[in-house]
This record gives sequence, C-alpha cells and structure tokens, in this order.
Amino acid sequence: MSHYKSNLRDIEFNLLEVLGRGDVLGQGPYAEMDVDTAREVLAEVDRLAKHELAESFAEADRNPPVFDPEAHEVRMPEAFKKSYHAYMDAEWFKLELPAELGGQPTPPSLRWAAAELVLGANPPVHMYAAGPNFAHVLWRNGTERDKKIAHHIIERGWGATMVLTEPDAGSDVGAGRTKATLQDDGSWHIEGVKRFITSGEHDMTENIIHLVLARPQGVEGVGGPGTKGLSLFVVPKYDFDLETGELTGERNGAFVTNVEKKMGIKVSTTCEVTFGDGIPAKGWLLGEVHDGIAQMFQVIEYARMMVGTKAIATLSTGYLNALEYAKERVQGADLTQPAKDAPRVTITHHPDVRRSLMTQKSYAEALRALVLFTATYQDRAEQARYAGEHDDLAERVNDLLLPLVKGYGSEKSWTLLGTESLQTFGGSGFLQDYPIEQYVRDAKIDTLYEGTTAIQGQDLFFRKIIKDQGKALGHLAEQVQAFVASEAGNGRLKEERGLLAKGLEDTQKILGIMGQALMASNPQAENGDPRNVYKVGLNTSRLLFVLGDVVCSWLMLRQAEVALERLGGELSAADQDFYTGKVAAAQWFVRSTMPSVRAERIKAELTDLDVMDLPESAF
Ligand code: ST9
Ligand code: FAD
Repeated sequence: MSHYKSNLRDIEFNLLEVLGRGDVLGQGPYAEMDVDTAREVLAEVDRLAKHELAESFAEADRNPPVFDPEAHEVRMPEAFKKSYHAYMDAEWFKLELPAELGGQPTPPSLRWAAAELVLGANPPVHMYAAGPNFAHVLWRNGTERDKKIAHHIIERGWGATMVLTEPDAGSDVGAGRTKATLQDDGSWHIEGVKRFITSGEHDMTENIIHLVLARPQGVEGVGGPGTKGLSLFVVPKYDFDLETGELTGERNGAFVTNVEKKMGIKVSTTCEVTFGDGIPAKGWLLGEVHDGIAQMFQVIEYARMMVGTKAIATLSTGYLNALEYAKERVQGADLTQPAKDAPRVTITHHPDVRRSLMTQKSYAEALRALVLFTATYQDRAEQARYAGEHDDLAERVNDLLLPLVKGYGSEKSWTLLGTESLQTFGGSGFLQDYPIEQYVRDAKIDTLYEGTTAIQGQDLFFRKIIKDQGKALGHLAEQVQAFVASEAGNGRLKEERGLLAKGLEDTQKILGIMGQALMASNPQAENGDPRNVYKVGLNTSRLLFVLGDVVCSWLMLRQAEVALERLGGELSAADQDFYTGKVAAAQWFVRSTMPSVRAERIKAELTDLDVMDLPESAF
C-alpha cells in the first residue's frame, strides 16, 4: 500500500472554488489547458505519485546511493531509478516549460498543485527531474549558445544543479572563493571546492550541467567582493558537441569528491564538487553578462517555493496517515466513562488526540492555501510576461509571500510532523513500519536549505517590506482588512473575523516596533545607535511566524466563507463532510493562532539589548 496520501479534493477546492483559477485556465496563453484538462492532469499525476513514485520512497531511504570515491561516481538504488524514469517518461516536466522549449503553457498555480503530489510522494524525484527547469533559466538568460544547451538538456534528459555553497560560504554566499579565469577561446576555467550540492552526481542521466557561482579573475570591473562580484557559469560534467549535444567522450574537470551521509532525504545526493583540480573545469558565462547573483536568484526563488511545497506536502500526508491510524487504534476508555471496565474506544475519542488531529489538519490546509495563493500571483506575473508586460505588483506580492511559504511553511510542517503526526502513532510512530519517522527526517532539511529560517525572516523584513516600502504588504493588508470589515460567513465567522482583526493590528504593532528600532539604528538620527538594529534582528523570525499565521488565518476564513455557502445547498455526504471540516478547520486555526499574536507583540515590546550585551562566556 502506498505511503502517500494526497488530498486532491482540497487542492481542487483551492484552485477552483476559492482562488478562481477557472478564470485563468483555458484562457490566453493557457488556452489549451482548460479546467477539464487541469483536472485530468491532477488525477493522472496523483495516480503516478501514489504508485510509481511512492513505491521507492522507503526502499531508497534504507538502501541509499553508493559513492565510489576512486571513480567519483554514484550508483543509485534501482528502485529509485524506476521511479525517476517513470516520472521523466511521463513528461510532466513539460508543464513547466514554455512552448518554445516544447512545453505546454500551464499556469503556475496548477504547476505547484501538481508538484505537491510529486513532492509528497517522493521529493527527490522532483529534484533530480529539475533539468528542464534549469534549461528554462539558461534559455531565458542565455546567448544562442546557452539556448542550444537548454535544448540539449531537455531533449537528452540531462540533470542539472545549483552550485553556490562552499565550506566558508553558506548563508553568506558572498564569501564564496571559487574563481573563474577567462580563456582565449572565450570559455572560463573554474577552480574551487563547492559543498552540499544536490544531485551533483548520479547515474540516471548521461550528463549533468552545473550552474556555478564563481568570482571572475583579472577582468576589469567585475569579480569584486560579496555577492555582486559573483558570475554564473554553465559547467558540464562531460564535454559535448554544442551543435548536436553528442558527448565527445572527454570528462570535464568537475568531480564529485564526497557524498554526505545525512539524517534524511538520503536518496538525494548531497555532494562536494571539486572544480579544476588536475583537469580544467571548463564553463561558459551565462548570457555573457556578469550578473550571477541575480540570475541565480531566478533559480533560488523557484527552489524556495519548491521547498515550501515539499514541506506542506509532507505535513499533509503525515496528517492523513496519522488520521487513518487514529481511526483504528483502540486504546483507553472515553473520558466520560471512568469505570475500570468501560468499553475501550479508538483514540479519535480522546480530546487531546482530536486537538492534535485538528491542529495537523488546519495547518496542512492553511499551508496549502498559502502555497496556492502565492502561486496565483505567479499566474498574474506570468500572464503579464506572455503579454509582453510587467505586473510589478504581482511580482512584489509573490516576493513578499515566498519567505512565508519557505520559512514559515517549513518550520510549521517539520515541527508538527514531529510533535503531532508522529505522536499520534504513539511508540509505533518511532518505528520504520510507518512512514512518519522518515517524513520527520526528510522534512527537517526544509528549514535549512535554500536559506535557513533566520535568512527568510531577514529577507522578509529588510527586502520584502522595508526595501519594498511596504507596497506588497500594504496590498495584502488591505485585502485582509476588507475581509475583516465584511459580512463574510453569514454571522458564523464573526468571532473569527474579530480575532483576525486583532491579530492584524498586533502584527502591525510588531512591525512598528521593528521599524522604530531600524530608524533608531541610523547614526544620523537623534540619539541614533547602530546597535539598535539588533532589536530588529531579535524579531525577524517572530515577524515571519506571526505574519504567516495572519495570512493563513485570512485564507482559511476565505475558505470557510465558500464552504458555508456550499453548505446551504444540496450536497453529497462526502461534500457535506468536506465543507463541514473546512469551517471547523478555519475556526480552529484562527482561534488557536490569533490570540498568540498578542503575546508575540508583548514579547516584541519587551525587546532590549540585554542578550546582545551578555558576554559570550555567560552562555
Ligand atoms: C540549496 C539547494 O540550498 C537546495 C535544494 C536543491 C533543489 C534542486 C532543485 C531546484 C530546482 C530549481 C530549478 C530552477 C527553476 C527556475 C525556473 C524559472 C525560469 N530575491 O541583500 P543582498 C539578490 S542552494 C531575489 O545585498 P547579500 C539580488 O540580486 C543554496 N533576489 O545580499 C540582490 O541585489 P539587489 C541556497 C535576491 O548580503 C543581491 O542578491 N542558498 C533576494 O550580498 C544582493 O542582495 C541560499 O539560499 C531575494 N530574496 O547576500 C543562501 N535576495 O539588492 C541564503 C538577494 O541589487 N542566503 N537577492 O537586487 C541569502 O539568501 C542571503 O541573504 C544572501 C545575502 C546570500 C542573499
Ligand atoms: P550557516 O550559514 O553556517 O548557518 C549556521 C546557523 O547560523 C544557521 O542557524 C543560520 O540561520 C545562522 N546564521 C548564519 N548567518 C546568519 C545571519 N546573517 N543572521 C542570522 N543567522 C545566521 N547549496 C547549494 O549551493 N546547492 C545545493 O544544491 C544545496 N543543497 C543542499 C542540500 C543539503 C542536504 C544541505 C544540508 C545543504 C544544501 N545546500 C546547497 C547548502 C544550504 O543552502 C546551506 O546549508 C544553507 O544555506 C545554510 O548554510 P550553512 O549550512 O553554511 O549554515
């Protein structure tokens, strides 16, 4: 039986009943992808995910890839290879590509909905399958040469990687020392050691294309310190004929010199890659422009969305597995039946188990809503691009929401998988007989890679709010405020709308405190002291969490409003349950998160510099 339990009903509810994707599907650039086709796509990806993709999930964890350090090669588990090829052969990657690259234009919201199914069933399949997506980046940013490489990647099914991290350059990408030296033929030689490179080596594709950030040497005006001095290079594992894509048989000097042993997602190879040690590592400057960090952020933005989607997909299947177990596990008597010989009941009868299940359900559904809501702004931005325009607001709002999807989404998912989903199984959750222990191990990474939670919190405040001058946040806050002031829910959601209003107000207060601290850190301000910026840094993670809770509360109440309308009409028994559950989950989410925002506000008000003044030796 498949470990993976999807929630297609909720995905379709989000897309079609709440977020109005019916107005986007089948229109303009997406003319060929109408609502019926979208449903078929989701149904087919769901089937593939539950069967061929999910099949190798546990086996590949127990029998991870084997690294041969002499040959610098990795042997992948056969079961996983089968899953990977089943996915690639089905060509769902074409949904991600524009028509010029042989793709099937599809709104991002539907793409992320389908991605949830793959990422829930077997996340590393999605990562190894990213070659065509990387090709899209080459095609979008590249010269004619890069565009040819993009076509080879897609047509020949090559793998690809994003190569930023070095031993001394993790969060601080700008500390990278890998260098690039221009050659007479216009190519570059890369030298340095990169660390933690996902999909850096495997035996599932004939070639791997590395997108490497390196610092150009000896060229005037480029290669300075920090991230702005980094350029992006296209570095293949094997040399190939540019016109045909045929491998020449020559090995390029990009060798995997170690594969990490990890806590989770073991089948996803995490590699040390050494460039230019002995054999030169030849590469090309992407687009022949020195704009590496901005180009790489196109990949990072996608990958942050992907990580957030992976996290929530795992929480959702974790919850559904826990629910199934709880409905069958008989243990203890009902709390109202103190007699020693009272009948034993399934654990769903216990209030604390219900608390736990509803917490899991409401977060899984809230985080899915966040992912798909974010994707609707990607729909807008992409539609504008197709029309040769630029939807500035849509891009800003998407940017604002990304740290919530990635940072808040991954923290909530990983924590709840451990504290609630696994816990529901009691001791059995700790065993490999059930998928939960692997979910917990596999989901922890989501709070770490693609920028740790601390980095997401800082990105949210400094870049997405302050640098943005509050434009995107203002747009969102207006929508939340309008909802609060509305009659949404026919009186049934009055209390929750009140709680949301208070949560929004408390969040605005926290932002105010942070804004004041930032201004007070300006040495030019009256009594300005640069150390006041620490008070901002002490609150960035807090802001990430409270804003996540506020946005999700609002999205859940929007869902409840739709559900209440549906509940007024004729419904099948399944739909009756679905919509009843929706209203209950929304009310639960708002009642359990919004009151805590007041406590967070009080903590923010109490922020001082004591912890920064404390001598390190006192920790
Ligand atoms: C990793 C991979 O962890 C793990 C999973 C692998 C999965 C593989 C599969 C992925 C599939 C991908 C397929 C591609 C699909 C693409 C399709 C699309 C066609 N937003 O603030 P500054 C830029 S990988 C946008 O001064 P610092 C911007 O250009 C490792 N851009 O930063 C800016 O200039 P400006 C992941 C941003 O202080 C410039 O950077 N590692 C953003 O120099 C400088 O900005 C990390 O994520 C943004 N949010 O450097 C590192 N932020 O301001 C985490 C910056 O002029 N560390 N830029 O616009 C950070 O993010 C740091 O904050 C830092 C700081 C490095 C940016
Ligand atoms: P550090 O940056 O050393 O951080 C240590 C701690 O300090 C963290 O808690 C962090 O939040 C905190 N911290 C650091 N700086 C700050 C700051 N300025 N303010 C506040 N707190 C801070 N990289 C790639 O390039 N390509 C990949 O494909 C890739 N895949 C990966 C796969 C795996 C399994 C792993 C583990 C990592 C991968 N990475 C990849 C690297 C990953 O992106 C980094 O691990 C991550 O960005 C954090 O860097 P670090 O590990 O060096 O931690």
